[in-house]
Amino acid sequence: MRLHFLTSLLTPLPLVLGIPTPNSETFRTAPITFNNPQDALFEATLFDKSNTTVRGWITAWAPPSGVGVKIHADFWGLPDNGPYEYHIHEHQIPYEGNCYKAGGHLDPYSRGIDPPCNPDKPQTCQLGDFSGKHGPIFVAPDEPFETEYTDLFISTDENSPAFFGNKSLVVHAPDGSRLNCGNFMQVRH
Ligand SMILES: [Cu+2]
Repeated sequence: MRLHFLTSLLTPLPLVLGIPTPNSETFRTAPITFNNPQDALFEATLFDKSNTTVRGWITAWAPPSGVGVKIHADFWGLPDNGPYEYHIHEHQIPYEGNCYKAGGHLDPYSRGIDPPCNPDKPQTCQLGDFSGKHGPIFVAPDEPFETEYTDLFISTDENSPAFFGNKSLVVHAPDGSRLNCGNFMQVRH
């Protein structure tokens, strides 16, 4: 018994937890979320910043099945075609709107950012990687961007590790810098 305990102490922590290391080919996959509360409605609106023309919002709610979360995204004022990535980031942004205070992506299963998300296997992507799983923002000049999809892996249940309602939204320039951001807020309970 004691020997077994010592052996487990010597095992690398990611193996003990079943979490793959970033170099591993096999990631712990995100589970599909069920029974998501359907009355809850969340919105994230990009800040009204003077140093960017990028604006937009995301609305998020659970479908009648309670499986996954419906996402409706609108973005406009994009300076060129893109592509622009956008993600759920883990921290709320302070009122002055510094998008770099948002931290990294929502990643409760510790997947890490490498290798890039394969949209054919969205369950293996970082939970917050909307553009990786569902496609980046890409627009014609002066045109807005609009999309709607179901993300099966995030949750409107605040007790779930996949809950996004107290996180933030960041839109990136093609070079990865952070163009604009906003905080998810619950607008209907
Ligand atoms: Cu991001």
